[in-house]
Amino acid sequence: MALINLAAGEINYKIVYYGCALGGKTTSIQYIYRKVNPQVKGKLVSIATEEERTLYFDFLPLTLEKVRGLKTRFHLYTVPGQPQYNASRKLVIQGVDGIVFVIDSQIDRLDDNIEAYLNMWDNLADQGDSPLDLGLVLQFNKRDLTNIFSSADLNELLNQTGSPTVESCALTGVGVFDALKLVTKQVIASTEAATPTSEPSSC
Ligand SMILES: Nc1nc2c(ncn2[C@@H]2O[C@H](COP(=O)(O)OP(=O)(O)OP(=O)(O)O)[C@@H](O)[C@H]2O)c(=O)[nH]1
Ligand SMILES: [Mg+2]
Repeated sequence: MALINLAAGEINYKIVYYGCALGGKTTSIQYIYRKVNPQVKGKLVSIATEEERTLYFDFLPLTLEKVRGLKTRFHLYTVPGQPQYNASRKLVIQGVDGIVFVIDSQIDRLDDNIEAYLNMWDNLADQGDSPLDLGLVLQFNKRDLTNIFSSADLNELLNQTGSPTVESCALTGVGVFDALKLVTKQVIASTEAATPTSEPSSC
C-alpha cells in the first residue's frame, strides 16, 4: 500500500523493477535517471559488484505531479536478478506498490525469464501479496536483438495476469518511459479507488 503522510502532504509509492539477471533492469533505471530533469530526481544509488551486476538494489527517487493535492513521490528500485540473491529480492519488494517485470526477449533466456517470473510470485506470496493486486507492467526488453521471441509469444508465455506490455530497448531508452508511466498510472488509480482514510497506511 502507498504510504500517505498527511502531515507532510506526501504520498509515496514503491515501484520495483524485477526480472532475470542481465535482463536490463539497471539499464532501464539508469536511462530514467539520465533523462528526467534535475528538479524531480534524487540521487541514483546503486549497490553493485565490481562487474556492475546488481548486488542488492538500485534506487532512484522521483517527485512528480500532485495526486489529490498530495506531493507524489515514486521510489524506484531494481532487484538483483542473479538467482543466489533471493534474500535481497525479498527485502527490496517489501511494501511494493507496482512492478515493472523486465523480460529479456532473447530465445535462449526463456528459462531464466520463467524462473524469475515464478520467483516473483513466490516472494510476493511470502509477504501476503499477489501480482493480481499490485500494479504490474511487462517490459519486453532487448527488442533491438535478432534472436528474440515475438511479443505475442512472450505475452502467451509470461503474461498470466493480462497485464499491459511494452516493447523496449533499455540501451536507447525506447519504451522505458512508456512502461514507467503505465505502472505509475496503475498505482495512482488504485489509491484513488481506495476509501479515503485519515490514518496513514503502512509501506
Ligand atoms: N542489446 C541490448 N542490450 C541491453 C538492453 N538492455 C540492457 N542491455 C545490456 O544487458 C546487460 C545487462 O543489463 P543490466 O541492466 O545490468 O541487467 P540487470 O537486469 O540489471 O541485471 P542484474 O543486475 O544482474 O539483475 C548490459 O550489458 C546492458 O548494456 C537492450 O535493450 N538491448
Ligand atoms: Mg541490475
